[in-house]
Amino acid sequence: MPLIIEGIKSPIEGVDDASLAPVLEAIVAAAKLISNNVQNGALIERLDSEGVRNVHGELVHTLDTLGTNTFVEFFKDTQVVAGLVCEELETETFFNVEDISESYFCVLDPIDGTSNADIAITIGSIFGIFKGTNGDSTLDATQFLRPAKDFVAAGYVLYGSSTLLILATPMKVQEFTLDIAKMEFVCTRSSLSIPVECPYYSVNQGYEDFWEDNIKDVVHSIKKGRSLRYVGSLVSDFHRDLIRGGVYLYPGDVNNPEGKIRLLYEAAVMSYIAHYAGGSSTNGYTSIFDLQPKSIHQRTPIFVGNSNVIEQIESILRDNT
Ligand code: AHM
Ligand code: MG
Repeated sequence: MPLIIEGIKSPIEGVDDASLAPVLEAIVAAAKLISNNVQNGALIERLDSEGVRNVHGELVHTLDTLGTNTFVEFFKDTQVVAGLVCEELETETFFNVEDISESYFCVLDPIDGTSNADIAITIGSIFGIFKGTNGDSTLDATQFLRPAKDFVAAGYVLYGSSTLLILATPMKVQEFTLDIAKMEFVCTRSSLSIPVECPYYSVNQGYEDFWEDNIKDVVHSIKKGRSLRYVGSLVSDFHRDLIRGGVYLYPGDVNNPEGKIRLLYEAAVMSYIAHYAGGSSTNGYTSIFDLQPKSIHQRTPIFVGNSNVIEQIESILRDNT
Protein backbone atom coordinates (compact mmCIF):
# COMPACT_ATOMS: atom_id res chain seq x y z
CA MET A 1 0.00 0.00 0.00
CA PRO A 2 1.50 3.39 -0.96
CA LEU A 3 1.97 5.71 2.02
CA ILE A 4 0.17 9.04 2.19
CA ILE A 5 2.43 11.66 3.73
CA GLU A 6 1.29 15.07 4.90
CA GLY A 7 3.15 17.67 2.84
CA ILE A 8 3.64 15.36 -0.16
CA LYS A 9 0.86 15.40 -2.73
CA SER A 10 1.70 12.04 -4.31
CA PRO A 11 1.78 8.68 -2.48
CA ILE A 12 5.13 7.13 -1.51
CA GLU A 13 5.73 3.68 -2.92
CA GLY A 14 7.95 0.95 -1.54
CA VAL A 15 7.27 1.32 2.19
CA ASP A 16 4.86 -1.20 3.72
CA ASP A 17 5.05 0.07 7.24
CA ALA A 18 2.66 2.96 7.95
CA SER A 19 4.58 3.74 11.15
CA LEU A 20 7.22 5.36 8.92
CA ALA A 21 4.76 8.14 7.99
CA PRO A 22 5.52 10.44 10.96
CA VAL A 23 9.27 10.18 10.28
CA LEU A 24 8.83 11.23 6.65
CA GLU A 25 6.39 13.95 7.70
CA ALA A 26 9.00 15.33 10.12
CA ILE A 27 11.60 15.40 7.32
CA VAL A 28 9.18 17.13 4.94
CA ALA A 29 8.22 19.74 7.56
CA ALA A 30 11.87 20.44 8.40
CA ALA A 31 12.76 20.65 4.70
CA LYS A 32 10.07 23.26 4.05
CA LEU A 33 11.27 25.46 6.90
CA ILE A 34 14.93 25.11 5.93
CA SER A 35 14.06 25.83 2.31
CA ASN A 36 12.65 29.18 3.42
CA ASN A 37 15.75 29.93 5.46
CA VAL A 38 18.03 29.02 2.57
CA GLN A 39 16.07 31.36 0.27
CA ASN A 40 16.92 34.19 2.64
CA GLY A 41 20.60 33.57 1.85
CA ALA A 42 22.96 36.19 3.23
CA LEU A 43 20.08 37.75 5.20
CA ILE A 44 20.32 34.76 7.49
CA GLU A 45 23.67 33.12 6.81
CA ARG A 46 26.40 34.75 8.84
CA LEU A 47 29.29 32.90 10.41
CA ASP A 48 28.97 32.75 14.18
CA SER A 49 30.93 35.68 15.54
CA GLU A 50 33.03 33.45 17.81
CA GLY A 51 33.74 31.09 14.96
CA VAL A 52 32.27 28.01 16.68
CA ARG A 53 33.59 24.71 15.31
CA ASN A 54 31.80 21.35 15.14
CA VAL A 55 33.11 17.88 16.11
CA HIS A 56 35.09 17.75 12.87
CA GLY A 57 36.82 21.09 13.53
CA GLU A 58 34.81 22.83 10.80
CA LEU A 59 33.25 26.28 11.25
CA VAL A 60 29.60 26.10 12.22
CA HIS A 61 27.39 28.33 10.09
CA THR A 62 24.10 29.88 11.22
CA LEU A 63 22.27 27.59 8.83
CA ASP A 64 23.96 24.49 10.30
CA THR A 65 22.62 25.41 13.73
CA LEU A 66 19.15 26.30 12.42
CA GLY A 67 19.01 23.12 10.34
CA THR A 68 20.09 20.90 13.23
CA ASN A 69 17.62 22.45 15.67
CA THR A 70 14.78 22.21 13.15
CA PHE A 71 15.28 18.49 12.50
CA VAL A 72 15.79 17.74 16.22
CA GLU A 73 12.51 19.47 17.13
CA PHE A 74 10.49 17.75 14.41
CA PHE A 75 12.00 14.31 15.12
CA LYS A 76 11.38 14.73 18.86
CA ASP A 77 7.69 15.39 18.19
CA THR A 78 7.14 12.23 16.12
CA GLN A 79 7.09 9.88 19.16
CA VAL A 80 8.56 7.21 16.87
CA VAL A 81 12.08 8.51 16.23
CA ALA A 82 14.13 7.08 19.10
CA GLY A 83 17.51 8.37 18.08
CA LEU A 84 19.50 10.63 15.81
CA VAL A 85 23.10 10.77 14.64
CA CYS A 86 23.79 14.19 13.18
CA GLU A 87 26.92 15.62 11.61
CA GLU A 88 26.76 18.64 13.88
CA LEU A 89 26.26 16.71 17.16
CA GLU A 90 29.19 14.94 18.75
CA THR A 91 27.22 12.09 20.31
CA GLU A 92 23.98 10.27 19.52
CA THR A 93 20.77 12.05 20.57
CA PHE A 94 17.93 9.94 21.96
CA PHE A 95 14.23 10.76 22.25
CA ASN A 96 11.41 9.29 24.30
CA VAL A 97 9.35 6.66 22.48
CA GLU A 98 6.94 3.99 23.67
CA ASP A 99 8.58 0.95 22.09
CA ILE A 100 12.21 1.19 21.04
CA SER A 101 12.14 -1.96 18.90
CA GLU A 102 9.22 -0.51 16.90
CA SER A 103 10.84 2.90 16.51
CA TYR A 104 13.25 4.53 14.05
CA PHE A 105 16.85 5.71 14.19
CA CYS A 106 17.85 8.49 11.79
CA VAL A 107 21.21 9.64 10.48
CA LEU A 108 21.47 13.18 9.21
CA ASP A 109 23.62 15.84 7.64
CA PRO A 110 21.19 18.74 8.23
CA ILE A 111 22.89 21.17 5.86
CA ASP A 112 25.44 19.64 3.53
CA GLY A 113 27.80 21.95 1.67
CA THR A 114 27.33 24.96 3.96
CA SER A 115 30.52 26.54 2.67
CA ASN A 116 28.38 27.24 -0.43
CA ALA A 117 25.50 28.79 1.54
CA ASP A 118 26.63 32.41 1.62
CA ILE A 119 27.28 32.46 -2.14
CA ALA A 120 23.79 31.23 -3.11
CA ILE A 121 24.98 27.87 -4.42
CA THR A 122 22.90 24.71 -3.99
CA ILE A 123 23.13 22.93 -0.64
CA GLY A 124 21.11 20.08 0.86
CA SER A 125 19.95 17.93 3.76
CA ILE A 126 20.89 14.24 3.71
CA PHE A 127 19.02 11.59 5.73
CA GLY A 128 18.85 7.83 6.26
CA ILE A 129 16.29 5.91 8.33
CA PHE A 130 16.86 2.62 10.18
CA LYS A 131 14.08 0.68 11.88
CA GLY A 132 14.82 -0.35 15.50
CA THR A 133 16.19 -3.88 15.61
CA ASN A 134 13.39 -6.13 16.70
CA GLY A 135 13.84 -7.19 20.29
CA ASP A 136 16.77 -4.86 20.88
CA SER A 137 15.80 -2.02 23.16
CA THR A 138 19.26 -0.68 23.90
CA LEU A 139 19.82 3.01 23.31
CA ASP A 140 23.41 3.27 22.18
CA ALA A 141 25.52 3.67 19.06
CA THR A 142 24.88 0.08 17.94
CA GLN A 143 21.42 1.16 16.74
CA PHE A 144 23.17 3.30 14.09
CA LEU A 145 26.22 1.17 13.29
CA ARG A 146 24.56 -0.69 10.45
CA PRO A 147 25.28 -0.82 6.72
CA ALA A 148 23.35 1.24 4.18
CA LYS A 149 21.46 -1.84 3.02
CA ASP A 150 19.62 -1.76 6.40
CA PHE A 151 17.98 1.63 5.72
CA VAL A 152 14.22 1.38 5.26
CA ALA A 153 14.34 4.64 3.31
CA ALA A 154 16.92 7.35 2.63
CA GLY A 155 17.28 10.46 0.56
CA TYR A 156 18.13 14.11 0.42
CA VAL A 157 16.55 17.52 0.03
CA LEU A 158 18.23 19.81 -2.47
CA TYR A 159 17.85 23.57 -1.97
CA GLY A 160 18.63 24.95 -5.41
CA SER A 161 16.79 26.95 -8.04
CA SER A 162 13.94 24.75 -6.87
CA THR A 163 13.65 22.62 -3.73
CA LEU A 164 13.66 18.89 -4.46
CA LEU A 165 13.14 15.85 -2.28
CA ILE A 166 14.74 12.62 -3.46
CA LEU A 167 13.36 9.64 -1.60
CA ALA A 168 14.70 6.11 -2.11
CA THR A 169 13.00 2.95 -0.90
CA PRO A 170 13.79 -0.63 -1.88
CA MET A 171 11.09 -0.33 -4.55
CA LYS A 172 12.08 2.89 -6.29
CA VAL A 173 13.72 6.28 -6.18
CA GLN A 174 11.26 9.15 -6.51
CA GLU A 175 11.78 12.88 -7.02
CA PHE A 176 9.39 15.49 -5.61
CA THR A 177 9.50 19.23 -6.28
CA LEU A 178 8.29 21.77 -3.73
CA ASP A 179 5.33 23.73 -5.10
CA ILE A 180 6.09 27.04 -3.39
CA ALA A 181 2.57 28.42 -3.78
CA LYS A 182 1.05 25.46 -1.94
CA MET A 183 4.16 24.55 0.12
CA GLU A 184 3.63 20.94 -0.86
CA PHE A 185 5.93 18.43 -2.57
CA VAL A 186 4.68 17.05 -5.89
CA CYS A 187 6.11 13.96 -7.62
CA THR A 188 8.12 15.11 -10.66
CA ARG A 189 10.06 11.93 -11.46
CA SER A 190 8.27 8.75 -10.42
CA SER A 191 11.08 6.25 -10.87
CA LEU A 192 14.67 7.35 -11.27
CA SER A 193 17.46 5.24 -12.66
CA ILE A 194 21.02 6.34 -13.33
CA PRO A 195 21.46 6.58 -17.13
CA VAL A 196 23.67 4.00 -18.83
CA GLU A 197 25.66 6.79 -20.48
CA CYS A 198 28.12 8.46 -18.13
CA PRO A 199 29.02 11.87 -19.54
CA TYR A 200 30.30 13.41 -16.28
CA TYR A 201 32.77 12.81 -13.49
CA SER A 202 32.89 14.93 -10.33
CA VAL A 203 36.02 15.20 -8.21
CA ASN A 204 38.05 17.95 -6.59
CA GLN A 205 40.91 17.80 -9.08
CA GLY A 206 42.74 20.46 -7.06
CA TYR A 207 43.89 17.70 -4.69
CA GLU A 208 45.68 15.78 -7.46
CA ASP A 209 49.16 16.47 -6.07
CA PHE A 210 48.14 14.77 -2.81
CA TRP A 211 46.65 11.63 -4.39
CA GLU A 212 48.47 8.29 -4.28
CA ASP A 213 49.42 6.98 -7.74
CA ASN A 214 46.53 4.49 -7.83
CA ILE A 215 43.99 7.33 -7.44
CA LYS A 216 45.79 9.36 -10.13
CA ASP A 217 45.47 6.27 -12.38
CA VAL A 218 41.73 6.01 -11.61
CA VAL A 219 40.98 9.64 -12.42
CA HIS A 220 43.26 9.65 -15.46
CA SER A 221 41.43 6.61 -16.80
CA ILE A 222 37.83 7.58 -16.13
CA LYS A 223 38.13 11.21 -17.27
CA LYS A 224 38.65 10.17 -20.89
CA GLY A 225 35.69 11.35 -22.98
CA ARG A 226 33.93 12.84 -19.97
CA SER A 227 33.35 16.37 -18.73
CA LEU A 228 34.40 17.42 -15.25
CA ARG A 229 31.64 19.00 -13.18
CA TYR A 230 32.25 19.89 -9.53
CA VAL A 231 29.97 22.09 -7.44
CA GLY A 232 31.49 21.14 -4.09
CA SER A 233 28.10 20.23 -2.60
CA LEU A 234 27.66 16.47 -2.52
CA VAL A 235 23.89 16.70 -3.05
CA SER A 236 24.32 18.81 -6.20
CA ASP A 237 27.09 16.74 -7.68
CA PHE A 238 25.34 13.47 -6.90
CA HIS A 239 21.99 14.75 -8.16
CA ARG A 240 23.45 15.65 -11.55
CA ASP A 241 24.97 12.17 -11.77
CA LEU A 242 21.66 10.57 -10.81
CA ILE A 243 19.66 12.43 -13.45
CA ARG A 244 22.19 12.92 -16.25
CA GLY A 245 24.61 10.06 -15.62
CA GLY A 246 27.97 10.35 -13.95
CA VAL A 247 30.24 9.37 -11.08
CA TYR A 248 31.13 11.27 -7.92
CA LEU A 249 34.56 10.66 -6.41
CA TYR A 250 36.01 11.78 -3.10
CA PRO A 251 39.07 9.58 -2.61
CA GLY A 252 41.54 9.65 0.27
CA ASP A 253 44.86 11.44 -0.14
CA VAL A 254 48.23 11.41 1.63
CA ASN A 255 46.99 13.86 4.28
CA ASN A 256 43.51 12.34 4.68
CA PRO A 257 43.61 8.63 3.78
CA GLU A 258 39.88 8.27 4.54
CA GLY A 259 38.94 11.37 2.55
CA LYS A 260 36.33 13.81 3.86
CA ILE A 261 32.90 12.31 3.30
CA ARG A 262 31.20 10.80 6.35
CA LEU A 263 30.11 7.18 5.99
CA LEU A 264 26.81 7.07 7.89
CA TYR A 265 24.99 10.23 6.89
CA GLU A 266 26.63 11.04 3.54
CA ALA A 267 28.25 8.08 1.75
CA ALA A 268 25.81 5.38 2.95
CA VAL A 269 22.79 7.46 1.90
CA MET A 270 24.18 8.13 -1.58
CA SER A 271 25.14 4.46 -1.95
CA TYR A 272 21.57 3.44 -1.00
CA ILE A 273 20.02 5.82 -3.53
CA ALA A 274 22.50 4.75 -6.22
CA HIS A 275 21.81 1.07 -5.51
CA TYR A 276 18.04 1.41 -5.95
CA ALA A 277 18.55 3.62 -9.02
CA GLY A 278 20.60 0.88 -10.70
CA GLY A 279 24.02 2.33 -9.90
CA SER A 280 26.63 1.31 -7.36
CA SER A 281 29.24 2.57 -4.93
CA THR A 282 32.59 1.55 -3.50
CA ASN A 283 35.22 2.72 -1.05
CA GLY A 284 37.68 1.47 -3.64
CA TYR A 285 37.51 -2.18 -2.63
CA THR A 286 34.12 -2.86 -1.01
CA SER A 287 30.59 -1.77 -1.82
CA ILE A 288 29.55 1.07 0.50
CA PHE A 289 26.01 -0.34 0.40
CA ASP A 290 27.31 -3.32 2.44
CA LEU A 291 29.98 -1.55 4.47
CA GLN A 292 29.73 -2.00 8.26
CA PRO A 293 30.42 1.34 10.04
CA LYS A 294 32.71 1.23 13.07
CA SER A 295 31.94 4.66 14.50
CA ILE A 296 29.21 7.23 13.99
CA HIS A 297 31.32 10.01 12.47
CA GLN A 298 33.62 7.72 10.47
CA ARG A 299 34.86 9.01 7.11
CA THR A 300 35.28 6.94 3.97
CA PRO A 301 36.68 7.33 0.48
CA ILE A 302 33.72 7.22 -1.90
CA PHE A 303 33.15 6.49 -5.58
CA VAL A 304 29.45 6.39 -6.48
CA GLY A 305 27.27 6.48 -9.59
CA ASN A 306 27.29 4.61 -12.89
CA SER A 307 27.86 0.88 -12.23
CA ASN A 308 30.19 0.26 -15.18
CA VAL A 309 32.49 3.07 -14.15
CA ILE A 310 32.48 1.96 -10.50
CA GLU A 311 33.49 -1.52 -11.69
CA GLN A 312 36.25 0.04 -13.78
CA ILE A 313 37.51 1.98 -10.71
CA GLU A 314 37.54 -1.14 -8.52
CA SER A 315 39.38 -3.09 -11.18
CA ILE A 316 42.10 -0.39 -11.51
CA LEU A 317 42.55 -0.28 -7.71
CA ARG A 318 42.66 -4.11 -7.48
CA ASP A 319 45.31 -4.29 -10.19
CA ASN A 320 47.36 -1.65 -8.36
CA THR A 321 47.56 -3.56 -5.07
P1 AHM B 1 30.14 19.38 4.76
O1 AHM B 1 29.27 18.24 5.18
O2 AHM B 1 30.96 19.89 5.91
O3 AHM B 1 29.41 20.45 4.05
O4 AHM B 1 31.27 18.78 3.77
C1 AHM B 1 30.91 17.91 2.76
C2 AHM B 1 31.07 18.62 1.45
C3 AHM B 1 30.39 17.88 0.33
O5 AHM B 1 29.11 18.40 0.14
C4 AHM B 1 31.28 18.19 -0.84
O6 AHM B 1 31.18 17.23 -1.85
C5 AHM B 1 32.62 18.25 -0.22
O7 AHM B 1 32.44 18.63 1.11
C6 AHM B 1 33.52 19.25 -0.87
O8 AHM B 1 34.77 19.20 -0.27
P2 AHM B 1 36.04 19.88 -0.95
O9 AHM B 1 35.85 21.35 -0.80
O10 AHM B 1 37.20 19.34 -0.17
O11 AHM B 1 36.08 19.46 -2.39
MG1 MG C 1 28.04 17.15 4.64
